[in-house]
Amino acid sequence: MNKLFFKSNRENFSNLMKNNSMAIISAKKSQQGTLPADFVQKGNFFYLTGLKIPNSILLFSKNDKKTDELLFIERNIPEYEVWIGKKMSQKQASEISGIKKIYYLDEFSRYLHLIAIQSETCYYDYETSSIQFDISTELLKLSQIRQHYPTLKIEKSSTLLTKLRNKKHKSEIENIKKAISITRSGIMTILKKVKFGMYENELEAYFAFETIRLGAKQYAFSPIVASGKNATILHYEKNCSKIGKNDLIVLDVGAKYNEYCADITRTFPASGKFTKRQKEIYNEVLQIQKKIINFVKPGISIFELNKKAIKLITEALFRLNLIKNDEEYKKYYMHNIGHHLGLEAHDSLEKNSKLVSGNVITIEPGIYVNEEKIGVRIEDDILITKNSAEVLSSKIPKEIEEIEKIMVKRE
Ligand SMILES: [Mn+2]
Repeated sequence: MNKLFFKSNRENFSNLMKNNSMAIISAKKSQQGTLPADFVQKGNFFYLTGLKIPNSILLFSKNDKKTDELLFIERNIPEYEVWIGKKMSQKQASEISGIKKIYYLDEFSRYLHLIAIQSETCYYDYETSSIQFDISTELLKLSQIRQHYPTLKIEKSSTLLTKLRNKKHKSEIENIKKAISITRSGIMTILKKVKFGMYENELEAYFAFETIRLGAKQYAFSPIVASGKNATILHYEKNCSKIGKNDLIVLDVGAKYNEYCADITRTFPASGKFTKRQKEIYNEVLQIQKKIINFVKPGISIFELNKKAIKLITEALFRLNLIKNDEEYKKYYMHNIGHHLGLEAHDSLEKNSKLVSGNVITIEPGIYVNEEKIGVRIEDDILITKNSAEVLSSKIPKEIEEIEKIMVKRE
């Protein structure tokens, strides 16, 4: 990706900042001296810098409409070079990000002070954690900033960044497409290898093999390989059960390529052939998914799409003889129809805002029948275009005939 992309992201962000404000955007923390193979940068930090280094901090200040951007990175430790290699230099960081003022982390508090005393608002990245959890490093740091600068008004930087990040640049879409194509290879490998009597983790291993082979060493999220009854647990990640002969398998997986995510779900029979009942449920979900995708266009919101999905799923549940009144749909469909996709698998939900061209979202209806040990979910990644939508994952088979045909040729 070109540094001009990151530069224009910083410009767009600082344009949204209030006057007399500052922003602190941190990179992912890493205790290890070296960069772990599964290092995944924080979305906001990557979006504004393009840097895949840990512990860095990006500091913005905006006064009298003039903005300044400073980056703080780790110092190289010559004695460690033989063990972990050289850390990124100021010059390299500047070349990738386009940021001119680059300092070391030990200089951060001095600059923080200079900027904080001139600012009224501070944009900061943090999760509001619930009371029973340990306080996060972010919140701990935030409390120190609050102590030192009690008049600073704290606001979430993600409030400004979500909107920007949801509208994808061409180069971002290219990365998402690449992540999808790698994910496709992983899914195709599984379709050609799966046999009942295998364990779910064996399928997960085929996915890992194929995605690492193709250069995607990180996942967008922990893979879900759920057979039979496990498929009715929405976020089943244990992936350790033996696959039964008549099981349907829900595969919800996504590779991450150059920090960008794919998020795909396919459902298929372990035996290679759908039973009559599995076919009935599968086809209902498939038809609903296609109908919802047809509704996707600029101007509609995810909330409205979900409302349509609930209506269609409820009708399907009547046809499948699973419910007797409308409200009962909640027993069989309990999640949302989709979410934005990008640097994070769940880039944001932004349920109520209207979709615009450049958004990338998932459409993932499902029906989960615990009492019949059948779970079906089908998920594709969709780009909102000027007037309609484009299915970016259309090359990943989802028709019953296609899936059965591929599975006949299993090794
Ligand atoms: Mn999803």
